Amino acid sequence: MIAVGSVLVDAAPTPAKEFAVRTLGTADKPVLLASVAAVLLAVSAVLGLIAWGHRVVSVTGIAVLGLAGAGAAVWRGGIAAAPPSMAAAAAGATALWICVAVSRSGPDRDPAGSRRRLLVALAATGALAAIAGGVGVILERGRQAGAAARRALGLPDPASPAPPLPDGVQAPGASPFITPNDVFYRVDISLVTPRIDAENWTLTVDGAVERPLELSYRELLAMPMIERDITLTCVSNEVGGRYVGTARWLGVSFADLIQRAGVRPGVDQVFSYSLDSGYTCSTPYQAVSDGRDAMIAIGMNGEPLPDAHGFPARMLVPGLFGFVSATKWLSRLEFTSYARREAYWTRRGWATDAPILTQARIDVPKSLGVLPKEKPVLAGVAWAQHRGIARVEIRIDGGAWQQAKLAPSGGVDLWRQWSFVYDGPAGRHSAEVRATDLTGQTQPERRRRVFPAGATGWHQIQFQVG
Ligand SMILES: Nc1nc2c(c(=O)[nH]1)N[C@H]1C(S)=C(S)[C@@H](COP(=O)(O)O)O[C@H]1N2
Ligand SMILES: [Mo]
Repeated sequence: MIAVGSVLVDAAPTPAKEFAVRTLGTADKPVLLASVAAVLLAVSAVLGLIAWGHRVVSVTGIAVLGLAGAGAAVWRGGIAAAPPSMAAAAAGATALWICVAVSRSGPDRDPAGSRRRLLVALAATGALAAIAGGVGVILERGRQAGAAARRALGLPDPASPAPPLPDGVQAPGASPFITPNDVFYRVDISLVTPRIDAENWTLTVDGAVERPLELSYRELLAMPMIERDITLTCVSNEVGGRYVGTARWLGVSFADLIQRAGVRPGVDQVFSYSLDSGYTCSTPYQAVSDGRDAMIAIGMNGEPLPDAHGFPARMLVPGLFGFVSATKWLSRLEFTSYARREAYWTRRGWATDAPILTQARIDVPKSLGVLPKEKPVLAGVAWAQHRGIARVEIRIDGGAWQQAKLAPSGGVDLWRQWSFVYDGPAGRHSAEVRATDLTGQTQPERRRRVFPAGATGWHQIQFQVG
């Protein structure tokens, strides 16, 4: 079922995917899986009804379903992924065959007797399925315990610790300056969270390099570590959206890796490969070699990367949207050129080169929320990674722009918080926010959709005072 879902994700036209990510957010995956399950259930019910009279027809139907599932699985994960669908189809067909056989058998052809036997057969089938499910759960528990043991390896100390954050980076009421791992946004094409066994994992570094590398997890952990606070943003973030977060990342700097591998002249692209079902990503070589803190991260907020965020290793390049910089479940870095390789999202029409756009967001009050009459304060965040925030302005009810108070800056790769004391009459009002980066560019008013290079426009809310 997951394989079928994944093929649908791959095959879905870009606007449909964009719509799913936008309207359903992280719920897009459960919704897709539930839809596939519902269709399967409906088809199965029809097959079951047919089975009464035409066993061969319905068993053939189940076989076709199984083959379709297996086909989808093989398409995604290679021939080794086929057995679950085949086994499921075989089990389904056998169960159906037996149920019908049992209910038709017996000396009495009276309907009541045959119904009773059918119920018994159904119950037995259900019990078998429950046992199979239980075994699956136990196997999965064992696998997770193994993963926990590998995590116990812990994190190395940084050779270069994160510069201390100035006091007051947190504006009262705004989002937490450092986003906890369990609420950090998650965006990827994977329907099930990949759980990678670090013991058997390696990172290949090849392409136009003097010395190709194959690093084990332990070897990677043994390299000098940099620790940095970096704000990551998704290209699919709507104006005012939540697909942005800041974490303290620990990892190997690209500069180190580039030196160790000896990247040859002529390279203009880092093409990264993931263990996440054929996902690839293109990153400008310039951005990983111009001195910024681009890294292969293994730690997030003091923990090994959570599975959902790319364990055992992922990329991070400050200033670029995640889809061109932040490959999770990283398996290979190929130093190459744009002429030779085209990435997953590029093939689907998204921008090849995608710097993060300057944005500001109002966190307090929530849209349609209420501010107290005493000390009414608006607050929020603004980001323009690797350029830095120079100014945030607020305008109430479409009036004149006024400066918000900026919290101290933690650095240009980080978002910056702001607050603004509302000074006006009680009642219903609107507020708009806009930011200016340190290059002097103010974010444009014009609303643009997230496809293909990120949304533009000013975040606006309606609120009430008193
Ligand atoms: N393997 C893999 N890496 C991926 C993606 C993906 O689909 N697969 N999505 C990218 C996108 S679009 C973003 S915005 C970031 C999000 O990282 P997060 O889920 O840790 O917030 O991961 C990037 N890395
Ligand atoms: Mo993204």
